[in-house]
Amino acid sequence: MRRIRANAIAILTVAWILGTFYYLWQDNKPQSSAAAASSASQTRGRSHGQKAVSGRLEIHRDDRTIPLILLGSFDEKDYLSRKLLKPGDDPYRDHAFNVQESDRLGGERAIRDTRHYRCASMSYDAELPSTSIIITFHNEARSTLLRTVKSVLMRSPPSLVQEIILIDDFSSDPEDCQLLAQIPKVRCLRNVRREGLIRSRVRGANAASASILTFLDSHCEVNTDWLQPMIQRVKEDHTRVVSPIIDVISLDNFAYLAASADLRGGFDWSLHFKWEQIPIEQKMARSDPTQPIRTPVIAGGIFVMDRSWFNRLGQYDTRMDIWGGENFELSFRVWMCGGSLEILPCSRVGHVFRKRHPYDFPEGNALTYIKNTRRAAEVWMDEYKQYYYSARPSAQGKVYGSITDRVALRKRLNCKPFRWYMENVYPELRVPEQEAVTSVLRQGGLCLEARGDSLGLGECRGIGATRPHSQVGATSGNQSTAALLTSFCCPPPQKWKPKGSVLQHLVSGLCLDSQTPMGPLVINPCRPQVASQSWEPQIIT
Ligand code: UD2
Ligand code: MN
Repeated sequence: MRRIRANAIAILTVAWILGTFYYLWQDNKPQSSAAAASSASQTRGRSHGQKAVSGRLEIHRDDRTIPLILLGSFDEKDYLSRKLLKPGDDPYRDHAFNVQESDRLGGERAIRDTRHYRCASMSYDAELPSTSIIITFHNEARSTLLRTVKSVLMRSPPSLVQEIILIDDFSSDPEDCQLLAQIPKVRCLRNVRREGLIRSRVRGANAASASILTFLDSHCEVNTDWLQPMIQRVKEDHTRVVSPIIDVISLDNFAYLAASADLRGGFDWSLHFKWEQIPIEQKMARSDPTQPIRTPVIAGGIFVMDRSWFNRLGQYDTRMDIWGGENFELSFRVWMCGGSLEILPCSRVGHVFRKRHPYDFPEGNALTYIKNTRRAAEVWMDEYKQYYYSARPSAQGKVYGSITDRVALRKRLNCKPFRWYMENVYPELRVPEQEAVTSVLRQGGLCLEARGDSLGLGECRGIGATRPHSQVGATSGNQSTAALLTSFCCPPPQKWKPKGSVLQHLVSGLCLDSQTPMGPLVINPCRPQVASQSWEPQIIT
């Protein structure tokens, strides 16, 4: 009796083991498309289509499961767990974002498809050229870096990704990069000294083997079908340089947020990059939200460019250091030397925008930015560089190195003048002089003028003086006046209105007052009869 019972238990155990093996085998074997479709739709409810299994990825697109992408010998868990935040440490300290939240998400996650719904039905050439993806980084957090790499592998057609080239810009731990090279297609190049992102990207471009280059920051997550629209546009015309819409990954909680599809890149005369609304006429003319958006400049970090075109146009200005300014230099060069820049709304890439740099600048942040932007202004902006210097007086006299090679490059490429760029690419950028030289605001024998960021009264200088445009224009609704008054006193929206002889701030109802002669200006209750509030335009001919 006892023997029969023992046999029964043994048979049941064997059956259970076999059953388990059969189940696991079923789960691992490549699925037929019908089975895949049903499993994909089951998964979608939980995780928007991506299902992670340690060591491999399953990707669901168009209700099909794409064959598994192996992560090779790469051990994700080990990679991430070796570098976790220590209890009590400030999660913002090292990366200027909340690394604890990033680590919590791990190596991958599902994100919302933020494209316009019409993008999903766009079609692209069956045969597109492949690209080398270049990611430079200095002391990036492991979890953000890994998500950048994995999101590329997960959300790009495998045939389009020739390789992912990581350039480790002399980070403290060489393993951050080296370990990732265990993932198929991922290569790791380490700088022997800190070079900055500009020279690092050039190193990556020189090592690339595909005919198209794709640049990414090291804390991105690419979204559904991000790559095809960009490669298609560059394939059709190799002089196009294209960017995605850059979605926002919150630096606090890592939420993935859709960015507006109505923005393009712009700047002010201090060469400060800003996102700005597409001009209203262009917006009205856009009947198709999937159409490319022409942009005067690109943000700089995420773009696709034909490799031969990148090389022919002179890559980057490699005398620029660490960070900043290279996006203006590249943008001016592309437009002025026969190419174009566009943002493609059907391509979306998330990026963690930060409020400060988490890394050091060997020569200081301000000096480096001035050096880089000054090089861009000196080589590309012709007579318009004077507006850069008046917006950034501290740039004058700062060292910026030799520009001989870049000036020769511009000549060799026979590039158009900056005036052409202003007239054809960025007519919305107002030239301060046009307003300021026609009239300035005067009080007694003194003129209203900009002093760095503030306003004051100074000797009237007129045309031909060294800084004529630092004097502030008087026309009502005058933009440069408004801009200066904004920095001088009151938060936007800024509306100033000339009322008789006084200049009134519409929101507060107060008036501009030179209370203390030669001192900084203030706003006070309006008293039109008081001389210190009385302004008149002086026309300069
Ligand atoms: C924006 C761009 C960035 C670059 C910069 C201007 C986007 C999304 N980002 O700044 O790509 O064009 O404007 O220069 O458009 N890095 C190095 N070595 C360094 C410093 C930085 O490799 O010495 C890496 C860094 O790890 C990152 C990339 O360069 O992957 C860009 O740096 P960032 O993220 O600090 O710049 P960001 O996004 O503020
Ligand atoms: Mn960045």
